[in-house]
Amino acid sequence: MKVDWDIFCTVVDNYGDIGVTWRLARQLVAEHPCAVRLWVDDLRAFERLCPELDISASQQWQQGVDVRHWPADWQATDAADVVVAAFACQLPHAYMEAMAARERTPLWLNLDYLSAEDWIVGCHGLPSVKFQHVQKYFFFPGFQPGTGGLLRERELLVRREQFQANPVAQREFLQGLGVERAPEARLISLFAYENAGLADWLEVMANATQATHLLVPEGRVLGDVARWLGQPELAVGDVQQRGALTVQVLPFVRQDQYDLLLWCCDFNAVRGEDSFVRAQWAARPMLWHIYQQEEEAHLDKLEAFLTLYTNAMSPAARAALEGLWRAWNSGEGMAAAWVGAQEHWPELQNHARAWSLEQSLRADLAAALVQFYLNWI
Ligand code: TRH
Repeated sequence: MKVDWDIFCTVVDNYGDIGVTWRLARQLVAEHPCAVRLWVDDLRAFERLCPELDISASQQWQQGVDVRHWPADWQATDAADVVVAAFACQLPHAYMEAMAARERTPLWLNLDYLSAEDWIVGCHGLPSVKFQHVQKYFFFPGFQPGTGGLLRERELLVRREQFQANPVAQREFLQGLGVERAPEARLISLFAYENAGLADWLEVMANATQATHLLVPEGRVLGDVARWLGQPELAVGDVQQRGALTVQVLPFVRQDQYDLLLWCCDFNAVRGEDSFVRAQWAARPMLWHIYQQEEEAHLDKLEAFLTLYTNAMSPAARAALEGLWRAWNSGEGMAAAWVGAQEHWPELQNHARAWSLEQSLRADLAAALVQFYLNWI
């Protein structure tokens, strides 16, 4: 018999909240005996990841997931066996009443943001608040044993290996996006927030001996790219060349296609949470633009991840990678940091593969959630 899950998602901003919950919901129905309702308060952000979504529908089925628009005026609804409040979102009061009224008390989880900080290990799985007799638990994704792990679909790495070993499939995928890759050019994808360090980086790539083809899905960083190019604005399909650098604006692709883009590229600049994890599964060198938080709390998270990620690297490559990531996240010194990273390119490539493999040896987040439920009952 299937276990009923309700996943609640409020879209705070951007695509990470819906990106994570949509991915989790799909994986639970595809790989586990779960029936999932996904409650989302903003279907427009969701539509970017899943273009067949009907943003006017209050209920619809997408890839086996029962997608519900989470309305401001909540209608009475029975609670599920497992209730996931993503990123500490506040459940409707009437729904919490429904949880408490159930004959069999549901498992209530707060799925938290991803962090590499050490304290995550100590807090994962601990009880949080109660509503009447219903206990809520913290569930922390993470990179270390003792955390909830990372989202990773069952066949993901096999599919990645096949795709990365298949130049024809890669060429066809890129051609579908209007990208003709010159064999000598290094392919880089760029997904980032506005970044004052971008001009420096583009400049150094334009002046390099090695050719670079930079693919920029439309989004927040495009204004900085346009400014450096001296263009009033950029649109999907635009291609501009400056020296050794070709810049091409891509459409924002559907979520499953974004993986293919990352798998094609030699280097991926990513941001937030979900694209950050997907770039790790791409097993290629990468650059993370972390989501900025109040009181610079994000800088601790950046350092915590760097400590873990660079642990097995040579001191010189480690310093180069840390320098690059810190430059990107402070918006300063990208030119020198990029040149420095080039000297360690083979090690960065090998390390990206080793890291992806190491992380893949742990239970994935969806499996860990299901196991948590089984242990709890
Ligand atoms: O969009 P993000 O910056 O999201 C978030 C949110 O801001 C959130 O509030 C914050 O807390 C969190 O970051 C840390 O970055 P993220 O998490 O990488 O989500 C982007 C999603 O968009 C991800 O699922 C991949 C997807 N995507 C596509 O589907 N197609 C594309 O072309 C691109 C570039 C991304």
